[in-house]
Amino acid sequence: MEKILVIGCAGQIGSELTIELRKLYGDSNVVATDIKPADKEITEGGPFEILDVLDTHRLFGTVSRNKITQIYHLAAILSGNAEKKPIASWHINMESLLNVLELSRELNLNKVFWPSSIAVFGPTTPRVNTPQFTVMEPSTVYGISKLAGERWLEYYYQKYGVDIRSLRYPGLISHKTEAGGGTTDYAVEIFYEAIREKKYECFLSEQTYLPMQFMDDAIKATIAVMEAPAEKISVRSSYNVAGISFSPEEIVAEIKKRIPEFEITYNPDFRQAIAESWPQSIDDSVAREDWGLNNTYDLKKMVDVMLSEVAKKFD
Ligand code: NAD
Ligand code: AKB
Repeated sequence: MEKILVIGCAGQIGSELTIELRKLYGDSNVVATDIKPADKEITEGGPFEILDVLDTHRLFGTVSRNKITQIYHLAAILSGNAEKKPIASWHINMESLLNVLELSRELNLNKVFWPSSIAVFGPTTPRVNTPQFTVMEPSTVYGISKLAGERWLEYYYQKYGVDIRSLRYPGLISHKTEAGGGTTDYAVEIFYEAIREKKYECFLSEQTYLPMQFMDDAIKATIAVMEAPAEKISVRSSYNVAGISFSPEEIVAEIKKRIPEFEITYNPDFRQAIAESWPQSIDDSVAREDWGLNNTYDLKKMVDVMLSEVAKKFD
């Protein structure tokens, strides 16, 4: 029986992934942790502990005491926030990963999941249909930490045989927990403001194309890559994963079909330069061939679900 530790369970991904993992492995077999309190659904639905992943001693204690066999390490500082505190963010993103990798090696864990990001790519990367293997010269501290992280994953796999799996998530869109300080956050915020205020000031310009994925597809892909037989995993750094590519202008057009009075203004800030250094669309054929990545949400379906689910929060 697998015993799973989720680090960063209170965040945008953790708050949904923890629930799905509990459905699959049993509530008591998924220990949820975060440096801050999480929703009741998580704290009351199974074991929960406050844990700072940088506290090596406590991390080892939590893993040993709970007889953990797999870790999903989701704690990180995302692109927008990381640019405001580059050195502190580098420290959190890298030290936390090295803590988890060392622990996994020493305690011989079965599997580890650590997410990378489209932020590993940079201005010199081909931006359309970005290949799995290509030029990678990220220009953000977040991207540099993700690229370094990917190299560490491959190193621990090659040198010590630690079975780590990873996806380069695009911007994730969800209605359960708000996004955590990234460049793609506009595509979540816009739904809240469309419902609450009927207007939104976008921090990216109207024609900024970015790859995005609906959370349900991201969770499905995460579980699929973790459950795939080891011989199906040919990429030991991180897999490209694409969903839907669109611009603010296109998402606005879809929202206006459903809320005609919705108004948008554009006021690009420092995140515009980050977005322009990232791919516009992603080639995820390797993930499809290796372990069957299969996205099911297009822009229209995602906008329908987001508007109806966000509206329920303000009923
Ligand atoms: P988030 O910011 O919403 O959640 C991160 C969680 O980590 C938070 O709950 C935070 O409290 C926790 N955390 C921070 N420091 C911690 C520490 N020292 N110890 C323990 N917990 C700590 O982020 P997210 O969007 O859920 O992202 C999760 C992972 O996925 C990150 O590695 C992120 O880089 C990656 N990712 C996310 C996206 C996206 O669009 N959400 C895209 C690409 C990659
Ligand atoms: C961010 O914008 O920082 C994240 C990501 C794509 O990694 N959503």
